[in-house]
Amino acid sequence: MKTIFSPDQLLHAPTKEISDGKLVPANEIPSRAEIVLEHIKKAQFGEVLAPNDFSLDPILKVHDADYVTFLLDFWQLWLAEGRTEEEVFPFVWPVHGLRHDIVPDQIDGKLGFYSFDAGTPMGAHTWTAARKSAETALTGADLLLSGDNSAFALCRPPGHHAHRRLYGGYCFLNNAAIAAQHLRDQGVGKVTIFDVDYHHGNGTQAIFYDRADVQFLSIHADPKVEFPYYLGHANERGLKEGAGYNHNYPLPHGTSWVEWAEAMEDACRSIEKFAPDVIIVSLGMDPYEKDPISKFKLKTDDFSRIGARIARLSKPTLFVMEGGYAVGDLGINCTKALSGYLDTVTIGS
Ligand code: OKP
Ligand code: ZN
Repeated sequence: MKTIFSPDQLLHAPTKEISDGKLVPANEIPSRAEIVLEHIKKAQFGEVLAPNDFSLDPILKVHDADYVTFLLDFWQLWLAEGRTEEEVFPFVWPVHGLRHDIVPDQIDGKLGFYSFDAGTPMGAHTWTAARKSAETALTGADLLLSGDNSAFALCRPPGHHAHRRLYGGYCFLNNAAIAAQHLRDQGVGKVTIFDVDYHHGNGTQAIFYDRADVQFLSIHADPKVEFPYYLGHANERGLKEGAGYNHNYPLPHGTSWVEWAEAMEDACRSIEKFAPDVIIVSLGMDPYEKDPISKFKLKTDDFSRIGARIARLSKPTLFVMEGGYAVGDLGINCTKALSGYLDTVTIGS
């Protein structure tokens, strides 16, 4: 299994974030990717490749042009307004009853217009890193198209919270969604996105909610008590053509392997029934018992079990990294998931 990664993904390097009403040290930091890369190299799963260059087209298939332009021009606009802070947070949003049809000219208005939380800092190099992260996922998709049976896109910053036209939850471009759409555009019939991150993949869900060609399943902490709070309930089943193709498994704080695995078994049965041509795994390591921002109880060996169960689905599989903030154990948990897959898979490599 090849891994894709670019050091440009480290350029987005926030030092602080707003969480639970406080300014705290940032959790989504470059060392996350560095430690995973180090463990991947040690494990010798296969080559580590740089992502290929892509035009903006595959990103624009998923994200609105005005949103992409905002991300791209953000730092220049920030400086042009004479602002000097290096880490930038939104603080006002067009929530219920306010207008969504006029994009403000001023930068603070734009920041709130295109975001859904105050916990996602932007800086001078955020766009560069986010674009490379998306190209890392796209390159992984291309590896599957050229015959590899699996690939690991070492994406960072993560993507699954990003909507077509919104950033948040440390995410700017929805890497998994961009890869899924690219696969569809290259002739792959049906794609499943299976999101095992501790947090609901609200962006991915929203992007494919009315579509039957991309199935979405997510096992996550119940949004009644956990970020992102306003999406991820069990009764969100999809709309129009997409009705029946969205599956949420909200679980309580304190969930450990047995209950988590039960949800996974149900999800895997739905995947088998859908019979996708390709599976994309939104691979978050934050269900881990020692994760500093999460409240599930998965152990290191449980990540092998996740990988092994995915292998038994016997489909070409792209792993796209999402969250996981117990940096000390992140490399081992991630390689456990991938080796669990590789030790079990029976088709190709
Ligand atoms: C991103 B990914 C709640 C703070 C929430 C945002 C979490 C984003 C997670 N105590 N902060 O899904 O791992
Ligand atoms: Zn997460």
